[in-house]
Amino acid sequence: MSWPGVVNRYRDRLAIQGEAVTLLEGNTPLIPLPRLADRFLPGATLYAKFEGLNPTGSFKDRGMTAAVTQAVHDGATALICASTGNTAASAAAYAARAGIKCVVLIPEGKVALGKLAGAIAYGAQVIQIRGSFDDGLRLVQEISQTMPLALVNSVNPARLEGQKTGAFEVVETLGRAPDLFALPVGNAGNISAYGIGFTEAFERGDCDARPRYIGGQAWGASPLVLGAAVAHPETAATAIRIGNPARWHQAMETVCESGGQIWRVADGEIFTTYHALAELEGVFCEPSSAAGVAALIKSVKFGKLSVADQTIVSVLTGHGLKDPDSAVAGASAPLVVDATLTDLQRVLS
Ligand code: AN7
Repeated sequence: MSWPGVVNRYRDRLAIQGEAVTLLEGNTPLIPLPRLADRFLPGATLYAKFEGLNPTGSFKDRGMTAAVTQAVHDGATALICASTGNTAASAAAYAARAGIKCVVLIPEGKVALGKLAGAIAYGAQVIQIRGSFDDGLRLVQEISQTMPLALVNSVNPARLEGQKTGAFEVVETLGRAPDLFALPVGNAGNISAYGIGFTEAFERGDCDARPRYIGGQAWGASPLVLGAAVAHPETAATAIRIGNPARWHQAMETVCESGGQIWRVADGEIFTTYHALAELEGVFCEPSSAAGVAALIKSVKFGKLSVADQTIVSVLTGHGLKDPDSAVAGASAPLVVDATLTDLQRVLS
């Protein structure tokens, strides 16, 4: 039987009603990362849950299929969200799939090209705001109270219902829960959703333990580490350029109960890890996605975490092609030669 998408696959475990609005998202691979582990996390068995392979190129599709399914069931004819880019692209795609409208608010000039391209291609009304994601989230929460626009940010509980299926898949693939589970943290919806998912899998008896959560926040956008909202978040990892996460308390509860920790990682550490994933393993994620692995590497380096004999899963939340500018930034332009054998031999020797 072919894969039916996460709402149909896990219907009996999701509080979602309605005929699925789906692009057959989910069922993403758990890719072993032995070279990266050897180099940076010795003794660990490391896997990437590569969520960049979802239909619109990020993990958001899991939550969006659920939120849009429920919204359409409830009679919605238009969606709205604020976004650093991936939520916008995903909402736009699922709105197109459902045949309804979509409005997305994005911070002006701070959204990676591939995400903007998606939102435009899927036909959303894209509005840039002179402000941050946090300003946008406040605005869409307010306007959705007064206009017939269904809010599909992760303040909507249906989003977490969909995203928790990632944990179900990890447990099914490994046959157990990982010891450590690492991921980037922005608005903190995903870590909260995985917290729910692993707990539900544990309560069903699908795994006999739950993981410790290791989160990564960008240095200039690390409210959960600082314990205070950041008024002007800044990072080149624009997906997680968020200063006041909506799921703040739920995320901290998930991490603290598990004995895990959230780390702030500098942009340099995020980008080093991003390049290492691509060059050592052939896995090209977007910069923000590398923040979870960067947090693992940092905690080992500082002697705060022992990873020997640990099974680790890190979610790589988005595809590298979402952000082509980051991929080529700093690299010199490829060499140009005359189209002759002599010239080619000269540069290869
Ligand atoms: C690639 O798209 O918030 O902690 O508006 O795109 O659940 O917010 C994106 C977040 C990690 C953080 N990695 O997840 C948005 C948005 C990538 C992301 C996160 C995002 P949350």
